[in-house]
Amino acid sequence: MNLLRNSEISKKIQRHDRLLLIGTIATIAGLFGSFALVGLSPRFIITAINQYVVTYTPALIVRWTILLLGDAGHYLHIGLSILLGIGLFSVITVTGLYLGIDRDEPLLGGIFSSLFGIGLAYILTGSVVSAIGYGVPVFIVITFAPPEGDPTPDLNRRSTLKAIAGMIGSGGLAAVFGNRTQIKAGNTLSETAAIESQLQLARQRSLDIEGIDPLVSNGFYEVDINSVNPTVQRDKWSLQITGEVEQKREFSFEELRNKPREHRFNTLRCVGDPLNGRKMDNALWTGTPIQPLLEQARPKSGCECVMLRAVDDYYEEFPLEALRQGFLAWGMNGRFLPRRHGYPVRALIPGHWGEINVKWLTEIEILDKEALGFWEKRGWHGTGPVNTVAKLHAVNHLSDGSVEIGGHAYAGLRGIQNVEVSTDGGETWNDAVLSETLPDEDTWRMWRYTFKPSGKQTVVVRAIDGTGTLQPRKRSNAYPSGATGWVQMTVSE
Ligand SMILES: Nc1nc2c(c(=O)[nH]1)N[C@H]1C(S)=C(S)[C@@H](COP(=O)(O)O)O[C@H]1N2
Ligand SMILES: [Mo]
Repeated sequence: MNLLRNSEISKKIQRHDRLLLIGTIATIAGLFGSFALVGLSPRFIITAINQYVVTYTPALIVRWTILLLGDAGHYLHIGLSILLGIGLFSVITVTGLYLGIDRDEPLLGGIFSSLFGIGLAYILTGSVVSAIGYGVPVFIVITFAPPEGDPTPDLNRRSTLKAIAGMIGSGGLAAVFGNRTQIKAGNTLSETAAIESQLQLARQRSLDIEGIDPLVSNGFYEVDINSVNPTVQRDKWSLQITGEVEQKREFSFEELRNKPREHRFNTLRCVGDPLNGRKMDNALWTGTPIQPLLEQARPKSGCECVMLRAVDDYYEEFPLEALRQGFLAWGMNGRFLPRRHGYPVRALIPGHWGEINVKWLTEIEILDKEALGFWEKRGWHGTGPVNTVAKLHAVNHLSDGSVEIGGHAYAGLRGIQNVEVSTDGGETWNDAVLSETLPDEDTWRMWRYTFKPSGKQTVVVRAIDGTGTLQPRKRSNAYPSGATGWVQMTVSE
């Protein structure tokens, strides 16, 4: 008697286990289906969930996972998103499965699971295609795989196998078609997670000062030799490594995108930027390091210098050593490069003036002897490392009568160690509050200083770079080697 009951209970448990399993398998089949149609794009269900996970993970944890786990932190997010996705959608599929079995109407179960699944997928992704991609495999599995009302082990096994067959089928479609859409679809899953957490880090570390941009600029200055930007089709675009090399190389956009991918903060400043001008900005760039590509071409020793050329007939020459630390970017703040910033690919050369960060890049020519670049032919000396600068862009009169001043400070790869403020024309100096540094070296910092003015006061700002060198006081114009000097301003109460 006891034995009989036990075996009945265990049969029941077995039945529930099986139904859970089949429901989960159907859900995974559905997720594959979504992937098959939209690939690793923001429209993929898991990508969409990942957005929420990244946004709602407490800032502290995001910072911790990035600092301590690095990329593993991003995988943690992705893993969590996959589990959440399967869990969430399985509630629907399993419910549908039970419904179909209880009513002895498998079709009803299939319709229920797929319709509600499509609804949820659409709410999450905003994409009909992605949602339908999910719904079809779920409908097929839930309609055709449910076990009979009285589950003998044999029938159970058969329905599980059917469900697995469905999952493998849609997994195969995902493998074949999901990848094809990947390039077109925008950022990949890992990119979306990594970029969002980096951008979040920058938001956290920004000082909140009215009137000036946070650590990632809201806009980005633009300097072009032409008034109309080139339009480049990335499928027709390629990058060549030519000149004094053992092996000429050529890379298509797709080939570049499949290289190891990094997200780097990098500040740019134009050599023509006035001392307290606005041609200085920071962004998060996505791309791949140049050095491994150079290695494939094996540059021969010549002048140890290189010429970069672009679609707009722009060209700049500078030391090969600087290029080795460079980066080829196709993404900016989580999107493809805007046309005005060099779509499809631009160079980023850490620590150097903006002008050698060539946009719409097409050729890296290793030179035999020194040559002049576009701006150097016009008298500029803008191919070297940047000068140290501290800008004063915000003067905010607070309600308590004090004045908050602030801005950005930048010294390229030397970094900013300190910003000092004088409110008496340079007699005495005080430390400003600095924003925490960003993970990458070639980035600016924000500074802030608050004081109670009396009458008219002359405020002076100066930066000390990461080597401990005080920014030179001597004033010079931007032409030809970049502006120098301390920014000075009169502030009244
Ligand atoms: N192909 C090309 N690259 C270029 C330029 C250009 O005119 N054409 N301008 C340069 C200059 S002078 C600067 S300061 C930076 C500015 O980059 P941004 O427009 O993305 O801010 O790009 C550099 N790269
Ligand atoms: Mo520039």
